[in-house]
Amino acid sequence: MLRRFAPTLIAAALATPALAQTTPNDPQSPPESVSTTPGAPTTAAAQPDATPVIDVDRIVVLGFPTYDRDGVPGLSVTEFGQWVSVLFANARQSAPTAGYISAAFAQSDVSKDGVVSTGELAAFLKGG
Ligand SMILES: [Ca+2]
Repeated sequence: MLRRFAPTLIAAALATPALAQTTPNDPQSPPESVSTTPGAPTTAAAQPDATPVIDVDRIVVLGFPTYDRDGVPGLSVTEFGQWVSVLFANARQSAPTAGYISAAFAQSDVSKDGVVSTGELAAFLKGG
């Protein structure tokens, strides 16, 4: 049940402006003029290279410092919930319930140490 939310979270993360403008020097993205590529999202202007490959690891690494702010390495359930809530909001979805956040956190925290690491979050977002 939770797994089907992962693609939505990834899409929402990609739609986050702060994360969309992070690759000025991507070697796999040759300069190209803005064109009307079939199937391109309407927000393509924010992502000139619109690569089809979703780099979840990069999204996680770049976003982690924004939410991991309590001085303890890894996301607490509160921090995790804040991030998930923002992702949902960006995807124009209604706010996740406390139950969803709790379950998603439990699923993400594979090591069961009470915090979600970058690797655990990336694996969760990849549906693993
Ligand atoms: Ca953990």
